[in-house]
Amino acid sequence: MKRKFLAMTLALAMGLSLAACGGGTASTPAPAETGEVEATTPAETGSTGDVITVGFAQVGHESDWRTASTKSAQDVFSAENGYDLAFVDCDNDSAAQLEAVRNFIQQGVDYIIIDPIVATGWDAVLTECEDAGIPVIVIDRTIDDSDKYVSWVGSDFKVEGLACGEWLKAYAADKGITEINALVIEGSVGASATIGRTEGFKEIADREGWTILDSQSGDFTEAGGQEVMESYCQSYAGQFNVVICQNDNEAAGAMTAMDNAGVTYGVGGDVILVSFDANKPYVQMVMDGKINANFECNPMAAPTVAEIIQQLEAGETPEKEIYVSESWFVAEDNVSTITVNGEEQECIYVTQEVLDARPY
Ligand code: GYE
Repeated sequence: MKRKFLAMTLALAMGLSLAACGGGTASTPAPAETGEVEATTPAETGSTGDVITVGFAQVGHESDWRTASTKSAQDVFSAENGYDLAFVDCDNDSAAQLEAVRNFIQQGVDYIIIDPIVATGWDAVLTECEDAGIPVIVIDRTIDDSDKYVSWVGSDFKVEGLACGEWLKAYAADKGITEINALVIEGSVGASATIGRTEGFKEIADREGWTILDSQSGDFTEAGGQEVMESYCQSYAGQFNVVICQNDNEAAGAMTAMDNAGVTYGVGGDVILVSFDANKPYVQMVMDGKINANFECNPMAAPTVAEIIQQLEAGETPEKEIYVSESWFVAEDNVSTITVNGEEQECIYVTQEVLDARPY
């Protein structure tokens, strides 16, 4: 009974989050058992007597995206849904994250979820999880130096960077902008989200012969974005016409720095401002013309993780890699599609209706 209730809840949650996403990549497994769910109440979920214990080593609390990711996990892995969630905010400290995972092993949790702060340094601790017989599910950022985990659920960060570059190319062509001098504010050093977005954009910049004047980490925070942009405004005054922020909070900081330096941005401004994540307040800023384009990163991995756990409980083998669906949001209607890796993708012109439909 517990599984059926979960499947129903999660199928609903997944349906809601997927329905809200227009273009981008999408490959999510069909919700298990949805055909045979029956109405039940949370009180009945204990009929097997087993609460599933889950340890989640979260990156930290650096951004709005992270807050949405944490909330999604806490909503899905609730006591009401038959889970006992041990949540650790690792405060962007890799050593603390390894320690959190080791503590989960000692506690003997049933499953471990890791959102890896950095992409490397994982094989030893994942071997310890394997030896303890605890399945690990990786979400969001990738682990690049070990495959000792059951599944990964997240975004294709390089595709996000490529999409950003392809949109900028089309946008500049439409506006008659022939020279691109870009400043990049990267995310946290060593995070796969940073690596992928940086590589994707650079690939297009190199192909198109654009200049990337500088590329420094703002650590995915508003304060970091402001600090980097303040120094850029001093070092490159009058030399840049594009600012790429690798998340929304950095974009907020960059806007403050540009406001203070008298640099205009967004629709009709001196600078084309681009962001990643597309949290709802920042999709609003796209609609308001302050941000020219925002490339979504979907933080709702938890419902899919719960599906994976249910598959494992049923003795099934989940898919190794599952990509969440995401969309690209733009402030003007001059570029409606781009081609990324040979696939045509929609650029969604943000209207009030689009904004109202955003789930996070
Ligand atoms: O873009 C940023 C967060 O790992 C994709 O981490 C995530 C990134 C996200 O701090 O806002």
